[in-house]
Amino acid sequence: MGIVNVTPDSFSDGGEFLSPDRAVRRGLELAASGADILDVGGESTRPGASPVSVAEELDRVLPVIEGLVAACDVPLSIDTTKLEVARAALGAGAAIVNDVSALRFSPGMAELAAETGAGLVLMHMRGDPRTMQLDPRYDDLIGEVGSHLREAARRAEAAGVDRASIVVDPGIGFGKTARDSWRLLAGLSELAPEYPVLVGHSRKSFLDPRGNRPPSERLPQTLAAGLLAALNGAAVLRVHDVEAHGRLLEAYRGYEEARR
Ligand code: PMM
Repeated sequence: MGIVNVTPDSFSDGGEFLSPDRAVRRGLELAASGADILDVGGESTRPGASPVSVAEELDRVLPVIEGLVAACDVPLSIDTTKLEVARAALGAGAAIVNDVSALRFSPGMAELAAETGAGLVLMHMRGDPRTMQLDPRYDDLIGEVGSHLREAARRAEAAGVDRASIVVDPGIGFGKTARDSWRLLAGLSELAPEYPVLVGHSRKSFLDPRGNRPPSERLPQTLAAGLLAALNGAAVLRVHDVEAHGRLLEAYRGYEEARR
């Protein structure tokens, strides 16, 4: 899954692709590099980020979704917690809703996914982006994140979403210390074994806890975490550097085939 952030303030690439033309070009580059899904987002979820209005978010993402639908066949996901934005994006041709609140912020999201047959990504986050990094603590990290995700998935299924359309995500960096993020990578296969897992590790600060490098210079650590996620059973890697992860996964498949 290649990341197309149409935001002024994402931690990793904020402001780089705010104009629709640049964002569409970025998406097409990621598609040409081998992305199987493009994830378009118009609201930063970085720690401390302020919310964006529905109108502003729609202004950012809709032209990009329309442009990508017209120019490539790669399935699109909409990274939003807002029902109105998800509905408009699906109407414009997106196929997946990536809800980082796992149905908590907008009632009706699961029903929308059920009605439209959209895929649904359910991510674990503690609180909201303004509060999530304030002293995160868990008694049983894997157990708590896993049961939160299974509960959200059960609610989606009860609303009519096909089990095969659901993907869960531990929410790396969303209310997690660096150590928590590594432990979640190590415990991926125990989180919610009945669902495929998506991992969003790319360029995040747990990879560089002393903040020695800007996010765009964290590729080696990002690839190491991507390999660990793959080894531990991740089905989808949400990344900025699609080409590099494609090569990583090719090498990993060689290893995995020989090992089997
Ligand atoms: N991370 C970010 C945004 N959206 N969605 C999912 N499902 N999982 C994530 O880990 C995730 C996400 C923040 O990272 P970015 O600013 O690089 O997009």
